[in-house]
Amino acid sequence: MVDLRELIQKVLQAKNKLELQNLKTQFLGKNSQINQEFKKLGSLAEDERKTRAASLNNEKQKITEAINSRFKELEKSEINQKLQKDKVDVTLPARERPNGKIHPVSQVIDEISSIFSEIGFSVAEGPDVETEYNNFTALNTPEDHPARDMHDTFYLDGNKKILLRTHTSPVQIRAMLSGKPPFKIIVPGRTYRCDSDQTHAPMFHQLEGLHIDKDITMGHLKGCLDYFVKEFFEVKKLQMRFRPSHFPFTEPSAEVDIGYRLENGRIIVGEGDKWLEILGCGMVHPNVLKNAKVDPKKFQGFAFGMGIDRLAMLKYGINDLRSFFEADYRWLNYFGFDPLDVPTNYRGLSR
Ligand code: 2NL
Repeated sequence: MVDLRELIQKVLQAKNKLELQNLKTQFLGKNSQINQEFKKLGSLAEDERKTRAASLNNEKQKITEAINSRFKELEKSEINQKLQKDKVDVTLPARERPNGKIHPVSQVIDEISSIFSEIGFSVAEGPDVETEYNNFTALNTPEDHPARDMHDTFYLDGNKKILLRTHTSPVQIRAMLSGKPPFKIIVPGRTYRCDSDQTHAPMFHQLEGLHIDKDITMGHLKGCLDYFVKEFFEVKKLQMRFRPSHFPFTEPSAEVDIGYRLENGRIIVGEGDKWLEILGCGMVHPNVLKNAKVDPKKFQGFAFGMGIDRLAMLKYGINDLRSFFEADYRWLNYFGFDPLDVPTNYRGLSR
């Protein structure tokens, strides 16, 4: 005989779904007591079999009901436990803002990267220690060019073969040598020259751009730089002029000035009748393309370069270059940027 009360008691005390599942197998499964009882029905006389079957079915239904009701209870308490665990205390104070600041040079690099990535440039980087070939020879700089002089370049060996890069151009040479045209990259980074005074530091930052494809013209260069300076200085109107110049690695070459005026010693860009030089550029010299294993009969393009430190000083009204590299926390706290305010073209570059 099945002790129904005891079975139901056990079911109602099951502590979790697994335990309940085991009880279900034990009480209703193939080897359960009630199943054994059902098997015995065949040997009973007909009227006795009917009443016995009815009472067994009744017991089976009671057990099933108990299991189902316990299952629902367990399910509900599981959900409640989960809710309890996931509870958020909305009265807790907000997390503190970080203390660190982003250096204006890093900020300007991020701003310029955002501006150029908007028109399809990607960012490339390379080592500070370079070969004489990548830094000078590949860039069509003659053996007797003054830039190669010991007084201008930090050489790291006696044969003048290894040096600290004097511009970021060797990164573009590396990019061209290790890939196939078209190329559309900007290259920000540290550069070095034996030079130190009020306006020059031996380590400074440059950003160069390179766009090589079929049929790239000086018109593309002008359009690209016009877009860039307006975005960077966050103005709608801005006068820009191209002055003929000379670099060994471009032909023709130009320097770019933008219009400005002074107001209480501060530079206002986009108005006024003064000119300020901000970058150099030109069409990449065929010799440079050849040296970088790009066929100048099939491909051509433009390049440009600018000094990041000076641009940062201009945009954010900082007047001493040396303060950039003194690592004075009070200075950084004043001129630095919030690490959570990442510059984007949509939201505005700076505030
Ligand atoms: C400046 C002027 C410039 C370049 C940099 C360049 C790089 C390659 C080929 C050709 Cl791989 N040109 N770079 C071109 C013109 C000017 O920099 O005033 N920089 C601070």
